[in-house]
Amino acid sequence: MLIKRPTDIPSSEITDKETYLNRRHFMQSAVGLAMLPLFSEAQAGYGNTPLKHEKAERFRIDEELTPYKDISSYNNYYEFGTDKYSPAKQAQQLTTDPWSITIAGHVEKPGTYSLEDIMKPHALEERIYRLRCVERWSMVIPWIGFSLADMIKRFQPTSSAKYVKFTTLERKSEMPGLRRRVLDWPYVEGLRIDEAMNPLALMAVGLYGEVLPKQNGAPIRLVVPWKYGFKSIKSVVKIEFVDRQPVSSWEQAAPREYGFYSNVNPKVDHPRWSQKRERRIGEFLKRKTLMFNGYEEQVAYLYKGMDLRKNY
Ligand SMILES: Nc1nc2c(c(=O)[nH]1)N[C@H]1C(S)=C(S)[C@@H](COP(=O)(O)O)O[C@H]1N2
Ligand SMILES: [Mo]
Repeated sequence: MLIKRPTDIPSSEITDKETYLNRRHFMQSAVGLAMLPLFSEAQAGYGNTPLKHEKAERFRIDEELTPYKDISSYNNYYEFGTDKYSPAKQAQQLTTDPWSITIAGHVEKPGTYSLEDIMKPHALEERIYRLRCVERWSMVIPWIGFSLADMIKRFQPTSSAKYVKFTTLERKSEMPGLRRRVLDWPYVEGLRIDEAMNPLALMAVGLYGEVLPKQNGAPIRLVVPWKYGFKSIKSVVKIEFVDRQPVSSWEQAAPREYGFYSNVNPKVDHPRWSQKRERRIGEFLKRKTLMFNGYEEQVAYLYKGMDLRKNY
């Protein structure tokens, strides 16, 4: 997310990143073949905690995966600083075990559940999704998690549950970013209940075969691949079933720029920049941004008859 206007970003920051990525790309193509066995061994060894999972065939896209190193070092997680490189350092101090999630609101089985309880009924699966940030970069990430819809069904929301509101942990002692009021903490996000029940919506607990890096939202975060990245709220501690549309943190901070829906949409510009194109991290040329981030077939029905210029 951008708080600063794009012109305030020192060009050195951008150049450094691009030079770095291009160099890496060159390295891979030049020595890629020779490196192959070593490289896949390294991939198997990310972090220390592998997660048992199956590959979910219907939730995989056939695009080159963004390297683990980029996914885990170029992050947005404002609780740990507003620049892209702070979360990888600062989030390491976050205690993610024990962890619990409070289920509240219009639901038959409210309560505070340990992460183990939340996860127990669900088989973990790997899903390869695009993630498109509103700032015009994108990644392809092999997440590990379980369907949000399956989780929701278990808690039995009542007919008054029209929306689902998610809240991130707010722990000042471990989140240095909270000292600055860049957002009205805690970070809050929301989905309409039918959006939340779409099979694409994922509760992620890992990526690249391992437990989630803390900077990516450990121990559990939402992934909504057809919406701009900021809807995919990290380190969730509360899920509430509500009857009114919740106000998300970004909507609250800049309502003209960030709406409740925030579907990826190349036809609706951000007030300060076009959303027609994006840079895939690791690539040089820009790509066209796809409607609903490429998930049109799976989600267009949710927005039939809605004016997506008004409901941005
Ligand atoms: N709690 C919380 N969740 C968050 C954010 C944040 O600052 N705080 N940033 C969002 C934004 S803007 C993006 S693009 C994605 C980035 O996820 P990643 O770092 O795992 O790629 O997380 C989203 N979830
Ligand atoms: Mo973002």
